[in-house]
Amino acid sequence: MSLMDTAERIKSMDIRGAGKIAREAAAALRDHAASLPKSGLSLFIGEMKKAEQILLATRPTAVSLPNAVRITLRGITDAETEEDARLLVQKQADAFIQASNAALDKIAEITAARIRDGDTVMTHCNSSAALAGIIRAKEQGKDISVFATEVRPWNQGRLTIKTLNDHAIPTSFIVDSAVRTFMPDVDLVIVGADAVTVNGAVVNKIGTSQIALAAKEARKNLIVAAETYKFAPQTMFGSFIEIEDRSSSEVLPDEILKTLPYVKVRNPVFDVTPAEYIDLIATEAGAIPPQLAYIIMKEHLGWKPEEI
Ligand code: RI2
Repeated sequence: MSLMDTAERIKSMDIRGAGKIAREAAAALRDHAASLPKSGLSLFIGEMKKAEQILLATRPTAVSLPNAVRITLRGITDAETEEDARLLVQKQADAFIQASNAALDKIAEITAARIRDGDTVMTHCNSSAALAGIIRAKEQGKDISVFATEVRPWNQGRLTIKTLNDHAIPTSFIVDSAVRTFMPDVDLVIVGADAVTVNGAVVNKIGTSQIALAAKEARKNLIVAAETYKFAPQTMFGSFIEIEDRSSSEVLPDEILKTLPYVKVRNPVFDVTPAEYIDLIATEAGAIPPQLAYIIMKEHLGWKPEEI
């Protein structure tokens, strides 16, 4: 698949999920580097910088995307030859993809440890990190059940219930607005993340913050399952995370909307859950309270200001 194909598939959400977007972006850069004709170091770097911009323009919120791109292209401007730069991109892309898959395994172990035998878990959207922990708990022999939300307007909940069903996990599928109704029956909420900010807030699929509110009201813990490359280093320097707004037609068909001149559709696809609603974040570096997000960004990931 060409870099342009990958970019188009990320934009149209054919490729989706913060972790998958990151791995596919790294693979696209690796394959793009391999496909470029030999033309000298500076032209190679120029082409890779163009590729970087094409990928970054696809979706603005999931920080896994710019982090994967930065990690994959780290140090290419210091390479001495075009071949060294090409090999560096390939090595770093493969290492990123491998580390991303390994991270899911560690996150699953930590998350599963928080799920007790007999627990009912609520999850939202379709997070591979959150599902990894739920599936691990089942594999450990725990008798668990799940409430999974529908996730309007993209219906990612249908992917989630398919996976849960494949693992023989008893699941109740509910519309997004039924979350508060069923919260008393839930023991623990587990969601993924598209971005974690320096103040420990979590940006995730729209509706997550309402679930967090209902969970807090019912005194149920909420765990976020997130690889450390979902932590947004730019927030250390004061930047906000842009919340992606998608087309109105995802919510209401154009032919209906055009008959309603006083109506407009708002379609932000992510929201922000503040740190005080989150019990812990399960990462491959361990379980951390959200308030320690800075430590992950600064000490574990070691981002330097010039890299951001
Ligand atoms: P994993 C998804 O975004 C959801 O918001 C999900 O919670 C998050 O990415 C993390 O997914 P979208 O691409 O990386 O569906 O845990 O908009 O798979």
